[in-house]
Amino acid sequence: MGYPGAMCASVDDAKLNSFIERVTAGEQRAGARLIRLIDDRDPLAFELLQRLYPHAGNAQIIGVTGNPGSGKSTLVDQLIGAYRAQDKTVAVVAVDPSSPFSGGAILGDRIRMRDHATDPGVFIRSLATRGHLGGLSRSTNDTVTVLDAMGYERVIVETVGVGQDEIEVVKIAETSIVVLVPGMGDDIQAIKAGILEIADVFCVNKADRDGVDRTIKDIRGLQLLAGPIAQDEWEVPIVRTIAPQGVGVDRLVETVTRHRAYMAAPGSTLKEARDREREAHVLRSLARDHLTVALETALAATEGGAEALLDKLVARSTDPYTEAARLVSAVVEVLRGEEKEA
Ligand SMILES: Nc1nc2c(ncn2[C@@H]2O[C@H](COP(=O)(O)OP(=O)(O)O)[C@@H](O)[C@H]2O)c(=O)[nH]1
Ligand SMILES: [Mg+2]
Repeated sequence: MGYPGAMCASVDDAKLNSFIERVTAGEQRAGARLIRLIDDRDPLAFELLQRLYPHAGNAQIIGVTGNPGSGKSTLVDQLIGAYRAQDKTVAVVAVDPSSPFSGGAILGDRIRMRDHATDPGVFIRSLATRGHLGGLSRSTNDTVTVLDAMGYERVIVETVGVGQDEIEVVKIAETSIVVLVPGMGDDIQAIKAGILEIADVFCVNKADRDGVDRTIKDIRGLQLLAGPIAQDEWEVPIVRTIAPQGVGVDRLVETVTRHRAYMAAPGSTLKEARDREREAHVLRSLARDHLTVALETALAATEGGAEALLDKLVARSTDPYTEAARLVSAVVEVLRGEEKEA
């Protein structure tokens, strides 16, 4: 079985293993190569990830999500600096083609990013994947697995926005920082329940602007609406920052650390619960991708082609109930065929 829809590659076992050794030794060139394979949906990536998986699971994964322009990249830049000051190694995956990391837009932060670029304890990757099946979330999961297996102690995932895709992306994070900025006014109402749900820490960035208190009040209001919190429940903290100046960054880091400690406190099952949730999410999305590809293959292979089938349905010379059942049987055949091939 390869990446869904991909042909199976047959590569020397020893070669694959020695490549894996290089990745787990933290060799940046090997890691970068694997991430490229993932981004290209190369079937080899699938086989490599299968072998790499047991080596991952040690990194602290931190999600940073928020509207474009809210200052996520600037904050991530600061987080890198803060973690490096603690002697922690840091990897960043920016799921944002316009991010300064990807060499898209040229921002002032770029200068500092270059400092990190020469630091062997920092590894920054961007993901360009667009329009692939399950693209964003899937490639991000896979890339995080690589960075984790490479041995980075902190893996930061920066998303482009706050849509459904982004929420999916940060589901793999142990701690999710949601970045907001003052002056959103009634827009805060537009913050979807999904965002409230994924936030472990709120960061009100651009605290040098007017309306910070108002924004914090609005967030508190939303939290209250979401219901009272139990005595030992995590009360999602709100940290104010001015990212370009690094104001509040220490508190942000401290809060993330506190969240990790809270999750993993002795006797607490929260960390385990979140780990299980993440695995369930990854498992389902992988299986779903696979099924979707098989479904499209089966549909394309229907007698006379998919268009002819649609013609018949429109003419009501057949019905979708019968055809859907037939299609599912065809999907099973497609999957059996793949099994034999492997
Ligand atoms: N005034 C002010 N500007 C900021 C702050 N944080 C970021 N910016 C600026 O906002 C713009 C967008 O920042 P960026 O980090 O690229 O946002 P992203 O799209 O969320 O990654 C840049 O010009 C930053 O310099 C802040 O705290 N205050
Ligand atoms: Mg950005």
